[in-house]
Amino acid sequence: MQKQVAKKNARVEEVFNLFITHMQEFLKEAKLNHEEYTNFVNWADRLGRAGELPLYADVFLETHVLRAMYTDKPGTQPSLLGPYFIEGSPLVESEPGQPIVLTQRPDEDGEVLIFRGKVSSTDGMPLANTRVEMWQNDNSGKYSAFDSDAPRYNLRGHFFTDENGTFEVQSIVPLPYSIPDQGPTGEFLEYVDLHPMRPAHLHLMFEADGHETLITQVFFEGDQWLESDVADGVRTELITKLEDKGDHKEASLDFVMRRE
Ligand code: MBD
Ligand code: FE
Repeated sequence: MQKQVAKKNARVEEVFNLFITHMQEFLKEAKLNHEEYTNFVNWADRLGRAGELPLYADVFLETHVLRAMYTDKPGTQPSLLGPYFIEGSPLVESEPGQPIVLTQRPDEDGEVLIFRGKVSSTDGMPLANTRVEMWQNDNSGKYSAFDSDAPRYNLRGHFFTDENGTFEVQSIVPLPYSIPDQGPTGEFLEYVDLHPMRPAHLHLMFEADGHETLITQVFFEGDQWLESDVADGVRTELITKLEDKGDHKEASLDFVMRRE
C-alpha cells in the first residue's frame, strides 16, 4: 500500500513546526528523565483514550486562543465554545408575546430563568433575524448528551431575534459546573493544585449576515467561582445580574457583533 501523503499546506506546516520547536524547548527546560517522560506519555495516552482531550484543550488552551485573537477589537468579547456544543439543536419558537422555552422536560428541575438579550452591530444597528444558539447545564450540573439521562437536546436550542434584535428565553438558572475530575484531567488538576469549578454560565452563539459569528458565555454576579474559573472564560462585560422576581429569576445582556 502506498502511503497517503497529506497535501501540503503552508500554514499547517508553520504551526506544526512551531509546535515541535516549543515541545523541544519544553523538554529542555523541564529536563525530564526517561521515567518522567514515560509517565508523561502515559498520561497523555490515558487523556486521549478517556476522550478528555477536547475537555483538556478547551479548559487549558482555548482561552489563550481567544485572548490572542480578540482582546483589542470592538464588540462583545467572545468566550469559550467548550467541549459541550453539539450540532443539530431544535428550532424553538414562541407563541406571540411569550418567551422562547428552552426546557424540553415539563418538570425540568431548577429555578426558572427568563433571559433577555439584544443583538446589535458595532455601529449600533439592531440585528433582526440573528440566529441565536443557546446551551447550558441542568440542575444536576450536567450537559445533555454528555453523561446525562436527559433527552439529547435538553436545554439546547436555536431561535431568531425579532425585528428589534431582541429575544426572550425561558430556561432554568444554570449551576456552577465541575469539569469531570475523576479521569486524567482530574489527575492533572490535582498535580497542579487547581479546583475543577467553572462559574455558572449560559453558552450563546450568534450568527448574522455580514457579521463575524460570535461565540460567548454569560455569567452571573456573586458567583463564587468568577475569580477562579478553571477554564479562565470569564470576561467582565459578560457578567450580568440575576434578579430575584419571587417565583423566578431574570437576567439580560446586550451583545454587539462585528462586521466581517
Ligand atoms: C464547560 O462547561 C465549558 O463551558 C468549558 C469551556 C470547559 C469545560 C466545561
Ligand atoms: Fe459550559
